[in-house]
Amino acid sequence: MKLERVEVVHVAIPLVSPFRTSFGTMTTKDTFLLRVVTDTAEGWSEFAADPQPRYCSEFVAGAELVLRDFLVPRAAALPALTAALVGPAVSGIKGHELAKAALETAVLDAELRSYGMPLAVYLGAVRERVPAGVSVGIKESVPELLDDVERYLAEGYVRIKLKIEPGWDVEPVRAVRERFGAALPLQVDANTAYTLADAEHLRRLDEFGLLLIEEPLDENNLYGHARLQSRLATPVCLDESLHNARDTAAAIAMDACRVVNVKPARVGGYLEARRIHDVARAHGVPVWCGGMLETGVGRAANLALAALPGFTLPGDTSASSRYFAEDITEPFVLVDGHLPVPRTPGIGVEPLPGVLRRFTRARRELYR
Ligand code: OSB
Ligand code: MG
Repeated sequence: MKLERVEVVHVAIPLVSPFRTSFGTMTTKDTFLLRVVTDTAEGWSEFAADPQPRYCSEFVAGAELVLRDFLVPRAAALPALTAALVGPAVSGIKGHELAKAALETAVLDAELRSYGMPLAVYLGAVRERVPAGVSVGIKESVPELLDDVERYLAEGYVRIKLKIEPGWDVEPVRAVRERFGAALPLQVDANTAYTLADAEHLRRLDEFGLLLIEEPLDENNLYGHARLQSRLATPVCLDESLHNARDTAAAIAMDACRVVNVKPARVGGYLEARRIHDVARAHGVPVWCGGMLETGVGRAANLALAALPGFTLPGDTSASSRYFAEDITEPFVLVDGHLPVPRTPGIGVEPLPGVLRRFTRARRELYR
């Protein structure tokens, strides 16, 4: 393929309810979609981070500049562009995995559309639907949390993840266990809110039989997570700290994690995400697909990845209605606790033109 045109479409979509984590509160999904046009097809992707660098170092305005000035020109210079060549072409630019993932994914969507191949088939999916978990934010009170969890379980979600931070950890976990029982698949996510000095406190979570504790310590602190894991029965799962397959191999070898959250955006795209899946699977380490409150554009591709054989735990791939009253694609609907894996070529969805127009804040051409 040859790149002909690249465009960013900035969108702001209200969330159905505020989502609070240890790093902040989100009330709208505010990001951009990337649209690439090649000589054979068109492709879409979604930038996964937020306007402020609070989950990770990347942010919306910065990513647009990085794409415009450093990433897109390198892809545009390739005479025979394929998704597999994007990573090598941009490897001289340090970091910026989420921006790189947006570019690679849009190119991959276009490429697979020109072959008529669904992303799930390309990645090696073995499932037609995937079980859906849900990530539940920090609430004002325990009763409010229990109401939310009850509603999600009634909708059919098969696994609950509670966001935690110092002051909101043992008590909400205990309350959810007492109310919904020991059989409920339950896990927690601290988004880097603790230090090793909290190890004894975090050990109190061991009695609740959690599936995992996600990213308790700071980003990239593999040594600290290994020290912590040696003191916890609860499996440590890494999110923020894993940026590629090599990090993942190192973390597994040093017992810094016993479960892996794979977020394609965080690791530079679906090709590296698949390599992470392969490394973890070869070590018998379970993986699951994380989320970034994506619109249908990002969600569709995540569902394809979550259908790979090593994804043995339910992901944060929830239905569109968990996030938005109106999604910018046809909504993903929960059926019997599962979401369908898209079966049409590429990522399998496109923004609905009328809805996209209503949520669009700005459109800019990055390359022509
Ligand atoms: O740490 O997994 C995380 C959302 C935004 C940023 C980081 C995280 C999350 C979630 C929600 O936990 C996942 C989702 O439902 O998309
Ligand atoms: Mg996380």
